[in-house]
Amino acid sequence: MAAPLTLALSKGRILDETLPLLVAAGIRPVDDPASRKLILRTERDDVRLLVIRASDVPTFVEHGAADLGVAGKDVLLEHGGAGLYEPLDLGIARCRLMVAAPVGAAEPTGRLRIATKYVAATRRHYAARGEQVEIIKLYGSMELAPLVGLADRIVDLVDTGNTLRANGLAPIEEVCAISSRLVVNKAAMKLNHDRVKALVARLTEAVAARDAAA
Ligand code: PRT
Ligand code: MG
Repeated sequence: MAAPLTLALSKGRILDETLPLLVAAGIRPVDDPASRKLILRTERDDVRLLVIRASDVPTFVEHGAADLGVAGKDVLLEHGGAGLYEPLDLGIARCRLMVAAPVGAAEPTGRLRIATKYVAATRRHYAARGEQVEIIKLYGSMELAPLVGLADRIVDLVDTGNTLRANGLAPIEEVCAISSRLVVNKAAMKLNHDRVKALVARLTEAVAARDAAA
């Protein structure tokens, strides 16, 4: 038998929200998705799932360690998308990438300092407006940066806004809307054309059926 088609996704909201679409597309895990297993077999011998860190999904797919993957647009923007097709917006794990600042803060003078994990998206956002900013790369807890004088503003994902509010911050503007996308390794699209195309088609139908029922 040919090597199984491998789809990479991350634990948490992406796995939770992708599973119903996979099941609708005829791909049901036989291994418990809540287990610590990193490779989940499915009811189809020819399809398996990898459960990895969200930010590692584009890397696995780019290098062909997975044929397909599910990743947030935020992660794809930072990765750059080399070697990947992005054939389908799954419309899951939605949120917004936003600029936020301390409530009631005075307008900063001089060059804005922005703390973020999303360096590429932030650079593009300000470059598009011709604004020179200093970007300070952080790996988490961005909300802290303006509170301790590390930065004037942050760029982070916002869903309910509770995290910002809890830290005395408020959104100022949207950088972009975020949802998770199906990505496909470019070589796999050529080599496994029929199997990959069939899977993309079934997932596209599952998304359309879900949206029609909403
Ligand atoms: O945690 P890990 O390092 O493994 O990776 P990850 O944080 O990228 O994974 P995960 O599972 O937390 O997020 C996966 C994807 O979900 C992200 O890449 C986004 O595309 C998407 N997503 C949707 C979100 C959110 N909503 C979200 N609210 N990712 C993160 N958040 C965080 C946000 O960073 C902030 O800390 O939730 C907080 C804000 O939420 P509210 O509701 O308080 O506004
Ligand atoms: Mg997380």
